[in-house]
Amino acid sequence: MKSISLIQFLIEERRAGHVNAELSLLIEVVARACKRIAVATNKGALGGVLGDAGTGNIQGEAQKKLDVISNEILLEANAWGGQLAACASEEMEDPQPIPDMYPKGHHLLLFDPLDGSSNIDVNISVGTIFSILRCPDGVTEPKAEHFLQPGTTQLAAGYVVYGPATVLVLTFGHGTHEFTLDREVGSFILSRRDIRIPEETAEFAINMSNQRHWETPMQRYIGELLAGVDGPRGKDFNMRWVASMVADVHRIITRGGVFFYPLDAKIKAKGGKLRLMYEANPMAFIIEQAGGAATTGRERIMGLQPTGLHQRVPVFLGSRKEVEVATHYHVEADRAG
Ligand code: FBP
Repeated sequence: MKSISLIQFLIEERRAGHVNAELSLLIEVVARACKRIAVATNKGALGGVLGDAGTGNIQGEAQKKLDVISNEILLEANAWGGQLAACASEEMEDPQPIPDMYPKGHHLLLFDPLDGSSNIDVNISVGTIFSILRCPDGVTEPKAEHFLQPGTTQLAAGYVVYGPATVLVLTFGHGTHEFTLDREVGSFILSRRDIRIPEETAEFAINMSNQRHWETPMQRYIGELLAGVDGPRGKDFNMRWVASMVADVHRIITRGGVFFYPLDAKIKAKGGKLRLMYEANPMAFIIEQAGGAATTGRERIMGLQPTGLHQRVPVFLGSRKEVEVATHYHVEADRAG
């Protein structure tokens, strides 16, 4: 395959009318910032970037040094570009306005600067997740309420996995595409165009240690997978759990599978573990554009009307058939009351 860089790909998509100039420039700026995060994560202990930062975030979580470093890299890179009106991050309580000395643009950017924080110090893949929305017309000082748009209004979404290779997966509503960082050239190169996730799968991802806290329909669904060929599903299922959502989702984008972070008694009061605006919505857009499905166990994630910038939701995503079965069990149980 002729090597096509991210910039070339975006120019082709602009000519096809799939993306406009301002949005494609913003995607390039985010991708460039992620290259700098890749360099920082790659350094590990030699770069003094491991361990806790000694500070906490709005979620009440201890921040890792790389959480803070990645957040700053993304803020700095996006401040002067001119495509943004404001951005919001997992690591900041409120949206960050664009400094007055820089031109403002028509987009809002949300990101989880470093997903999979619990894996940073043990050299397991982590990543950055981002979502791009339109800034409502006439709004010059965006507030949190201006970000609360359903996932269906996303203009683009993507993630970068910092693993053995650094890989960017991207959608702007015309399929899902993968780019691999060529470290020698310093460019993201198209490695898979128009990815399709298999409808069926025999591989699931869930944190089994929470099993006793799950709702009954989830106990039933996972119980049937574990029963394997002798059970009602009549086939064996394998399990994987990296505990970095980006890595678990990238496996699904690569070979299919299904991922769950369901509601359980421990996190019920919070509404879930994963955040809607900069984890669930962007991943749902990427997965749906690759032919998969993404629900809360009860409804389509991208159809939700957000109520808070750091709102949490249950997440079921991946190969369509399995997401539909697990969701059906929950809806059916609710109906039975
Ligand atoms: P952050 O690291 O950005 O807070 O993300 C949450 C996360 O680490 C996901 O990446 C992952 O899927 C999940 O939490 C792991 O949860 P658990 O620790 O329960 O296995």
